[in-house]
Amino acid sequence: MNEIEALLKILAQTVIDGKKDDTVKITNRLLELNYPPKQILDEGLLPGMEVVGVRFRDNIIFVPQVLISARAMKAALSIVEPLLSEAKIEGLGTIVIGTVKGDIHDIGKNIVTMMLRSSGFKVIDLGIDVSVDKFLDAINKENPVIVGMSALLTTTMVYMKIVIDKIKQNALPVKVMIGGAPISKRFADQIGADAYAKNASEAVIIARELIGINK
Ligand code: B12
Repeated sequence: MNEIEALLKILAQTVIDGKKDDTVKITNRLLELNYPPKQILDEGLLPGMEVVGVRFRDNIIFVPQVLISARAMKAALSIVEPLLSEAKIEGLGTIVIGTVKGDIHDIGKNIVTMMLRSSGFKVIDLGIDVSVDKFLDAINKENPVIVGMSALLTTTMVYMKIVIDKIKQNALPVKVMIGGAPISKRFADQIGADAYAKNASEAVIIARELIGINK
C-alpha cells in the first residue's frame, strides 16, 4: 500500500472514530501531497461516513457517536469546499437548496451543494429544517432554475410533496430535484418532482440536464 492509500484508510477511520483534529490533519496532508479534493471526499471521507451509517443502523453506535463523526466530517468538508469551488464562474444559473422541515441531516446536502458550486452553479443554501414558506420566499427572491430538496427520514421525505404542490399552485417556473438516502426515482415520480439524483456527482449531471445541457 502506498502512502496515499494508507492515508485515505486512516482518514476514513478518523471519521468513524470522530477524531476531528486527525481528520483535519490528514485531509491537509493529502492536499499537501496534491491529492485531488474530490478524491479525498470520495475515497476517504465518504467511505468513513458510510461505515458510521451502517453501525448506527445496526445499533452498534448511537446518536452521540454519530454526531462526533459528523463533526469530524464537517471540519474536513470546510477545508475541501473552497478548493472544489475555486475559480469557478457561477454561469449556469441559481439553485436554491435545503433540507426539508423536521429534518436536520445536512452532510449529504452540503456535499451536493459543494459539487454543484464547483460545477458552475450559484447555490443558495437555505440550511436545515426548511419550511415550505422559506422555500417559496427564496424562489421568489432568487429566481432559481432549480430547487433542490434533501430528506434523510421517511417521516420528512413526504414534506417534499407539500413544497412541490405549492410551487405548482403558484405556477413558479422552476425545476425540482430531490435526494437523500430514503428517496428513489419512483418516489420522485410519485410526488411530481422533475428529477432525483442518488449522489452528488449524479446531482451535477442531472442539474445540467434539467437546464438543457448534456443532452
Ligand atoms: C449522520 C446521521 C445523523 C446525524 C446528522 C448530522 C448532520 N449534521 O447531518 C444526527 C446524529 C444529528 C442524526 C440524527 C437523527 N437521525 Co440520523 N443518520 C445519520 C446517518 C448515520 C448518516 C447520514 C449521512 O450524513 N450520510 C452521508 C451522506 C453523504 O449521505 P446522504 O445524506 O445520503 O447524501 C447523499 C445522497 O443521499 C444524495 N443527496 C442528499 N441530499 C440530496 C439532495 C439533493 C437535491 C440531491 C439531488 C441529492 C442528495 O447525495 C449525497 C451525497 O452523495 C444516517 C444513516 C444513513 N445510512 O443514511 C442516519 C439516519 C438517516 N438517521 C436516522 C434517524 C432515525 C435519526 C434520528 C431520528 C435519531 C434519533 N433517535 O434522534 C435523528 C433525527 C433528527 C432530525 N430531526 O433530523 C435514520 C432514519 C431512519 C428512517 N428510515 O427514517 C438513519 C437512516 C439511521 C438508521 N436508523 O438506519 N443522524
